[in-house]
Amino acid sequence: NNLPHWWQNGVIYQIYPKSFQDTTGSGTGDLRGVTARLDYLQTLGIDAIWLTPFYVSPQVDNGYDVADYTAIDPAYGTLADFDELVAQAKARGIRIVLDMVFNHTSTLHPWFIDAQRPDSPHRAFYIWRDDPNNWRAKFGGNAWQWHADSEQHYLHLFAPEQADLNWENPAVRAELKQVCEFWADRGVDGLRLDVVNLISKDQAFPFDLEGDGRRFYTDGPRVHEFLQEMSRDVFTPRQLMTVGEMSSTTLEHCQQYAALDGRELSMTFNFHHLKVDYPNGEKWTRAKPDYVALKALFSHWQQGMHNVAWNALFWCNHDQPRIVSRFGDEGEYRVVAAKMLGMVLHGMQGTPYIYQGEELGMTNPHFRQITDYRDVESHNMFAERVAQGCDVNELLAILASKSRDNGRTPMQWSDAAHGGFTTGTPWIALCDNYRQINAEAALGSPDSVFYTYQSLIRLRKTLPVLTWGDYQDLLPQHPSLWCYRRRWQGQTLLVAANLSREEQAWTPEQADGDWQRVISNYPEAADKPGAMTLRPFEAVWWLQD
Ligand code: TEU
Repeated sequence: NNLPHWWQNGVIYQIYPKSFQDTTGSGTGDLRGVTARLDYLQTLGIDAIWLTPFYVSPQVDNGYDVADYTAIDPAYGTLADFDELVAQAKARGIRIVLDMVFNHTSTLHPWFIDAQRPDSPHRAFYIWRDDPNNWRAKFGGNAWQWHADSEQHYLHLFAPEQADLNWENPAVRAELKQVCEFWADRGVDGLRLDVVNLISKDQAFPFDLEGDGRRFYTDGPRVHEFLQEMSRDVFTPRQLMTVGEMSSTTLEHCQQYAALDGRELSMTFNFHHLKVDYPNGEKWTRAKPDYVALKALFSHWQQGMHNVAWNALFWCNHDQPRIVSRFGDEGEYRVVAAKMLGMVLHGMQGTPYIYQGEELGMTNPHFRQITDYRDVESHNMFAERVAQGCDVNELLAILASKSRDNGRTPMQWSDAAHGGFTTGTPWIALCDNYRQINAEAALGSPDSVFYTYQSLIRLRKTLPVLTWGDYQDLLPQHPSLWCYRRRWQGQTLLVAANLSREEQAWTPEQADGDWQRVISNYPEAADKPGAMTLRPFEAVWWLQD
């Protein structure tokens, strides 16, 4: 068998710098804060960090509105700080992955400022139309913004301050390749490509009689061609690991995007498993997750990508509520539930991503007022629905479970003021459980969620079945037990997990032979997978060689 690429048996840690560690008292995290916490990350054992955008930005969408791709926003530090972070990370064997927001720029990007003149060479960097269609923007409203001075509309699939780039224009692609070169020259090892399956729009820009327009730009007509060009010209020659963030994609497209031959990207994030609590596709509701659907989705993606392409595995990121609040328990079972969720995900094939604080079992903050929120998406949804007459308390309850800000509260380092995140006023409030749930407490407790994640990261390097094995769900119809088997060259891994707070009985078939227990989330657990009763949120891994 070929040696794995570093990312095939590695684990990547996502850092949202704004909420990670402030070193200046500004209330906003910064790059020096990341450097200051590298020892912690080395103890956890991760292979790389993915930093979400820290480039010059008006921060309408927390940096996903980039005004300069190759300069650091002064709020986060300087290029010298970045170089120091890279050097310090490398010294600890940690690689750096940067976030490239190439579907759109800020409307304060010099390209867009210049593009406002109809005869500017940058006009064709963006998408202008005399007559808008009915496509909807993801953050609410129509996706076309009227520009009075030049008397045309420009396309923005996200906020009006995020203008979509025109990938049909080769000059745009040439510029974006140079951005990748710039960061590769500074020692970057990989790129996370924001909503990269939205870059190619149907050039007829049809009116959508059935929907919001997404079918005319999601996995669009030239997307594979564009990614192959990027791969050929920069990702492959610069040996950059690439992970595409795919907004409502399909298995068939991801089999191409993330094909093992590396013709396009190294791997893809998809979000289907994080929509099992969106009844009829509607995010802004309060609903219990459907675990049968969840498991079916993982079977579909695990089996469909096996030996064909490569998955990214994740529960959390800066756009998602905290997983322990969502699929686990915030009360007496918080620690076991957080470990169980980690064990279920890290038992699968793909590259696991850990989002800052997940390794502590951090929870949603339960904000009560609209003024607690910072996210443009949350504010737009709230204003739109209040105007429609929706009940304010119900909207606040929905935000408390679904807002992206649930994942954006500051990292809880200690029980000091503001969790040790800042000495100033944090840009967004911390979750007030930081006095109990924090990194210092976790490091001091051998039974903490942190050490389970540490073990899971280590196991990925020692058990080839994790990297290469197939995947079979053993109980697809069970509403709360998740039991699956991985197999590779005579090695078998059995993962059993209880997603409920009730005991659940299970008798595995074909459990004969010599098994060893690899990891569990209760202090005592069965040595072998015989007839068993799984306790609330219990999870166990057994291995047979
Ligand atoms: O997110 C893209 C995306 O589709 C989401 O997960 C988005 O947050 C969701 O549709 C809202 O309900 C990426 C970034 O991760 C996100 O932070 C940015 O806001 C977005 O792209 C635009 O750049």
